[in-house]
Amino acid sequence: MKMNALRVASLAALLLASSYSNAAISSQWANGVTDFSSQWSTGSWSAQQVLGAPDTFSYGDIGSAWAPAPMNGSQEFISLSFAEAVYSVGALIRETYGNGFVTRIDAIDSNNQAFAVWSGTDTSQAGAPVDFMPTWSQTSFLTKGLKIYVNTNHNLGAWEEIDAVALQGVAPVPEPETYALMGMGLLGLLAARRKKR
Ligand SMILES: [Ca+2]
Ligand SMILES: [Ca+2]
Repeated sequence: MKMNALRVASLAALLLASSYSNAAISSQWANGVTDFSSQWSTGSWSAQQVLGAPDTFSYGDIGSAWAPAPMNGSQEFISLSFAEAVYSVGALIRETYGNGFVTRIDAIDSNNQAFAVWSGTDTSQAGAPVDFMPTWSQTSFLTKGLKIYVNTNHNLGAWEEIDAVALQGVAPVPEPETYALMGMGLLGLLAARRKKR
């Protein structure tokens, strides 16, 4: 009996430990486009080309990245959603043409409210794909989306193109009720084991 109780107790400790380890920063690729200012076409260079893991592996005008419709002369944006809302701390924006064009980033909360979390100078250099990784103070709200602002005048000889975007943040820890349910489950397990004997 003592052995079983010990086993259950260590299982509980493991479950708790694995819940707390969620405090580590996770990274997830965008899985939905919620809005955009323009796109070069509905196929190649469309807003959808930003979704998922990177698939543009050289620098240049390549259709597996999103390009706004105009080459120059506009302020553009793309809004993206992610599978899991997190307390966000940063983003990875993979720039593959006209690099250095991001001017601002908003984090979107669960009520679709946008809050500016980053603005400044994007130092990404032209010539090769760059993973631009701006960071900000961890948001107090769960971030379910990002709105990324693009200046198409950054490079007058190129379209400004984004291959992929990842959201980085801390996943919420389970609610106290979750722990209570876990505890009840473990007690049930213990009781079932007792009956067997
Ligand atoms: Ca341009
Ligand atoms: Ca892509």
